[in-house]
Amino acid sequence: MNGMLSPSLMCANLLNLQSDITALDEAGVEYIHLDFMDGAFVPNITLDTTLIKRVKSVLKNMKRDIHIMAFHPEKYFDAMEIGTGDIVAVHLEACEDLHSVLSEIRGRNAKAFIAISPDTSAEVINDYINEIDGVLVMTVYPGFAGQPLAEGSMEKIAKVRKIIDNSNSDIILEVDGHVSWDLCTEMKKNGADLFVAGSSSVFSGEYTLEESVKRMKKLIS
Ligand code: S6P
Ligand code: MG
Repeated sequence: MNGMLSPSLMCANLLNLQSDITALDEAGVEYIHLDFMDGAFVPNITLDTTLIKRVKSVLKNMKRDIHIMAFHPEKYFDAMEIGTGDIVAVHLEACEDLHSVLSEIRGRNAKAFIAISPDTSAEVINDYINEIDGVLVMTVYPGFAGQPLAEGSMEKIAKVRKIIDNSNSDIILEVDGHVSWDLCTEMKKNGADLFVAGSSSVFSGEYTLEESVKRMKKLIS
């Protein structure tokens, strides 16, 4: 299966978001990655709930891929208008009752993803395998763009792939963090399906967004 793309909006031209979103949509990208941070689970703040809600109204074919780096992620679902077709990734490390958060996401007809930080082992997903539509493997420490790949990331992707394959389900494996021109093909070989593209690829500024998408799609095909 060809890899799918999810460019990260926090790396786009923040002074002209709509033009970047439209360019990506027209270039045939599947998802737009929307990072939400609370300044507590991670030491940063990026896109807010209003912006994440408003993005919905300008999408043609792309779907939202919302990555919530916050304690009590469910507090923000109404404000973001989580609904049909959205991917919603919540951090295992941030949830007191992850089972109920995942069930709330599915209750809204959205796709429930577990996000795991670099220091969290792949095996933790076993406890949730029947309650999820995807796993988001963080390949940098959550909070900032432009970081180097976290140690052990390739092995972690391969481990998660194995767990998914053994479960005989169609759970999606998403990778987020330093998904660079150089490393995306190896990530694909290790089993990634959905690629968050940021400052180390699609938004590196070397090519137009249209060219970048074409180039990236080829590398993950
Ligand atoms: C980081 C965030 C990511 C970044 C992405 C940026 O907390 O979850 O989605 O936007 O990692 O890409 P890059 O290529 O700069 O690492
Ligand atoms: Mg992210």
